[in-house]
Amino acid sequence: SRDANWWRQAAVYQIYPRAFADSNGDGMGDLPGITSRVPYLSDLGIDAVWLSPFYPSALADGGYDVDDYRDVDPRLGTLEDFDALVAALHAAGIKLIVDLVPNHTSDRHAWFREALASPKGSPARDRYIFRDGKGPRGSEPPADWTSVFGGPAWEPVGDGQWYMHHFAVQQPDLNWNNPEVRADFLHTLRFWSDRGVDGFRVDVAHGLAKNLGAELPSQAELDATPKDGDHPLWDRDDVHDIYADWRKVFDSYDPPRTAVAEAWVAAHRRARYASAHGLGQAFNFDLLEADFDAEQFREIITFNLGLAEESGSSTTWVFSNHDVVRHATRYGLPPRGPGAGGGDHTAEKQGRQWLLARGAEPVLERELGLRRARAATLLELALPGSSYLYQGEELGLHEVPDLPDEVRQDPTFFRNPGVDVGRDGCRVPLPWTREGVSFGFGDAPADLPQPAWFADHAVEAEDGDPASTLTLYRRALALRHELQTAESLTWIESGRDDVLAFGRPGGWVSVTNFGTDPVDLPDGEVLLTSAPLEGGRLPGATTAWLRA
Ligand code: TEU
Repeated sequence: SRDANWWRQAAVYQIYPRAFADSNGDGMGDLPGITSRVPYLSDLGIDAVWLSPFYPSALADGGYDVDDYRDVDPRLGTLEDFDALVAALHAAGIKLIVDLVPNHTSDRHAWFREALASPKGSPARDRYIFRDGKGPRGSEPPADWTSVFGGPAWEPVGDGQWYMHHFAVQQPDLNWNNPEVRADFLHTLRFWSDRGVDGFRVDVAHGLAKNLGAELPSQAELDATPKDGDHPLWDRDDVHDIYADWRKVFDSYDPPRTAVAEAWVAAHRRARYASAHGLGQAFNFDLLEADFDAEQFREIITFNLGLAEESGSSTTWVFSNHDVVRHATRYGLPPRGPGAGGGDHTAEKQGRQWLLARGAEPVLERELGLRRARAATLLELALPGSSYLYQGEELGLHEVPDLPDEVRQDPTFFRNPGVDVGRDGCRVPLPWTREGVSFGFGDAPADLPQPAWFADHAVEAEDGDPASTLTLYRRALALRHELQTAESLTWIESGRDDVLAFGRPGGWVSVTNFGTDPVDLPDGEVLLTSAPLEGGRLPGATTAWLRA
């Protein structure tokens, strides 16, 4: 079949549609806005776009609360606008991956409205997870579970019954033991595949399957249950039966539709999500949780290339997305000190702590952070596997830490007052021009206000500047197309703990200096560097590509 392996080493660019480009001046990005920027995407040199949810939604969770899986939010356009976007991307040789949210619907979905209007025990309620409350007239929750976003995971509906939600109150979890739920998602997969979509990003892929008897466990019992495939709520082995059914749909198209799992599971549980009998690829968030540190990078790269081999898939690399503090910012924070390395003490969590202080403490080393981010990206783009890039990182954007509370939208802020300021700081609309009411995003102010410093990062400001981050991304992506061959990597002994060097088949070499002192480069023609060389030597926080 045609081009069936396009995804294995693709550079995929994530678009958060409401924050990309606003074509009709309502302050919200939309599909025609994206279509108008296809030339930009084409110049950037990406292989595919991953489009975050654009479906009808009350935006209780940035669109991850879906009212209707087979339509477009009227504020973002129409199905015709969607078809026009697909056509424009395909004409430019760019694939399109859409976001699928199967763990939960929104509370405005027709199914949930029907469930609320139907009695206890009805087929409509069986599409979700309803239980009787405890205590007199069911006034107490059926269990003491907490949701991922904070606060209780059970919500009463007024007749003694409660429904379960892992995320926001407006996101009731679906019952995946219900055959109608299963059939409807197969319908949705075909609906978008028939419209020319090339693949799917599967939200919370380790959710969906649940095993809940009449007696619900307590939160303490849940916490004590190992996540080894038989946990009642997360990463159950039987979730892969669902994906085996989806695979049949994917493989009925030519080329087969692809999927990438968003599954926040332990590394050793990841390979099954990447199985060719299931979704086929899975996000690896290890670099996103690591420091700018040679030893951590080397371990993570070696481990994940091994996992990829085990699953027969290719691995994925991610530094930033719409859920996390941008990596230029993470790398500008001071070293984490003792306890660093994982669990609840990841670099990403440190970034969230910094956000809580509204970016006041500790003082962000902006330039160092960006310099390291550029070095990390150049390293990333030389690795075998797919790279998932988040809109704005190609402009060297930092997180926006100081949004006023009144404009914040993310439910994790509202559910966790004083504990989390949410994820809005990486969702501020992109700057396209140096001036204008929203820096060229549209003709109206953006709904999340852009800071003055966005002017220096506008596409217009960076376009044509040989030193800009945009130029670096464009050159790197173009070279990657020329150089990318087999999915293998050979470490090159650098003689230093703070320098990582590796070669790819065909003589492509990448060297990163994670330290501070300049180091000698191996022999070869220098193709690209993330910062200027100093007297022919590679300075600290810099990556160079060479042809050996
Ligand atoms: O995220 C899943 C998830 O569990 C986390 O990334 C979560 O958003 C984060 O820990 C909260 O601080 C996916 C989407 O990427 C996210 O945007 C949605 O909010 C979430 O699912 C629910 O659909």
